[in-house]
Amino acid sequence: RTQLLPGLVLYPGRLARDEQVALLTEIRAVIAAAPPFTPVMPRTGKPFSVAMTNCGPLGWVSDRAGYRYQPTHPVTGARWPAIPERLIALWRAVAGYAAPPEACLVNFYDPTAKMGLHQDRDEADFDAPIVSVSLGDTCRFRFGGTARGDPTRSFPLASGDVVVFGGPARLAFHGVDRILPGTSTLLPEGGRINLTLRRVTEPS
Ligand code: MD5
Ligand code: FE
Repeated sequence: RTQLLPGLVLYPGRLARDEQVALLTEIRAVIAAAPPFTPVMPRTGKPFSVAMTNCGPLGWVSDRAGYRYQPTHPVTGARWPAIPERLIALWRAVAGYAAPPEACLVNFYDPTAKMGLHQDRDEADFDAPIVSVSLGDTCRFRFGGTARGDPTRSFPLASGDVVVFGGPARLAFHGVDRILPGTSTLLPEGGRINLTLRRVTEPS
């Protein structure tokens, strides 16, 4: 493990290839129950370039009304499927936080998709970290400080890498500059999948 900043810990290659394959099979089952949707920006309605779905008791959605967590899929109305046990076990191993994750946001990047610099602050609990798992093509990931104008750094995130964003990194600005096509053979269709495990409510 490598501490890149206070609170930002990278576990390069934390998941072996066979674990990535097994996780991908579990994510395919999540997709079958909860098809990826394209969120739109609040107010403007501009679509994200990333498609998304969720598993867990709560899922993150965005539409013209705003960003929020909700228990059901915005298109099908069904409850989100459960978070695969393999991911719960990963959280237990790396999060350093007793309560389990409540949401797992699944982001699908095609080779041209990116995610602009933003903070994740739709959760009521900022004491819990966010745990990120990357699958498929490598991306160039960018992070800065807690103010938008703070200097930023970037580093590559490859398939099987796990990052824990806690402490002062929990509210750091971050984004995905670009996908590096053809850098992984995990996904036959190419592109990148990112999973983020999140605590949404404060544990009682
Ligand atoms: C991704 N997803 O690669 C990233 C990984 C998102 C999102 O940004 O909101 O879906 S999560 C990265 C993250 C979370 C919290 C703090 C920091 C990064 N950070 O301090 O850099 O699709
Ligand atoms: Fe984010």
